[in-house]
Amino acid sequence: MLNIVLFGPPGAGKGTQAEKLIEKYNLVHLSTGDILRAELKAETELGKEAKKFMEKGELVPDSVVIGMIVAKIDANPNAKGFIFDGFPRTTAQAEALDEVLNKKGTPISIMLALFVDDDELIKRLLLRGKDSGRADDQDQSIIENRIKVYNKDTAPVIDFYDDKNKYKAIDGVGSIDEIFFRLCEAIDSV
Ligand code: B4P
Repeated sequence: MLNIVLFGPPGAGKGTQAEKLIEKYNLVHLSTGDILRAELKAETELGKEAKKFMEKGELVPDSVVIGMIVAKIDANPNAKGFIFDGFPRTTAQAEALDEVLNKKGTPISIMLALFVDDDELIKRLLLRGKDSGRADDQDQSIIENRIKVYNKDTAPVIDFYDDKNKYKAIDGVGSIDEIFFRLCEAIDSV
């Protein structure tokens, strides 16, 4: 089983690359951002709770996100593997994911971290904000807060996987195909 954590700051290209990787490796794509946006749209209780955090560029509480992802893993018992996109975003989330996957005997194979400088991230997200309808992409101060939250709460997750020799840094600047090639090279060497 191939279980990949696709990691990086907002706008690093996680969602974009995950779409290509699931096709090539026949994996199930679990994006916490996508799942939360679907809950928001359906106006569920979970969605209403998450909205308060997402619209400010803050992280949704671990208890909400962890329960959500565990339910999605359990809902796909025949998966050949998963791409975790935007999850884990805190060390507590990484620990919870490890526990669940270890119980199933299918641990994370590799954590691929995309690196992109802040100016490029802001440029990409503002561009997406023009036609995506995502409120969190339309306001530069919200984008900057997301990057700040990434550096403070999410970047430490790298150490969690580095300690397990599962961390691989990937240059996230270049064409979408160039970056895809770099990711595939790293996966194929696992
Ligand atoms: P996400 O949906 O994960 O938001 P994101 O990080 O901005 O998306 P992504 O990283 O996939 O975008 P991509 O780079 O592909 O989360 C949104 C919010 O949900 C969070 O702020 C948080 O509140 C909440 N949340 C989600 N998960 C959570 C968790 N685990 N815990 C707590 N809260 C959580 O794309 C960006 C743009 O760049 C696109 O327009 C794309 O076309 C462009 N792009 C991609 N690759 C490019 C390239 N090579 N060159 C130029 N442009 C490129």
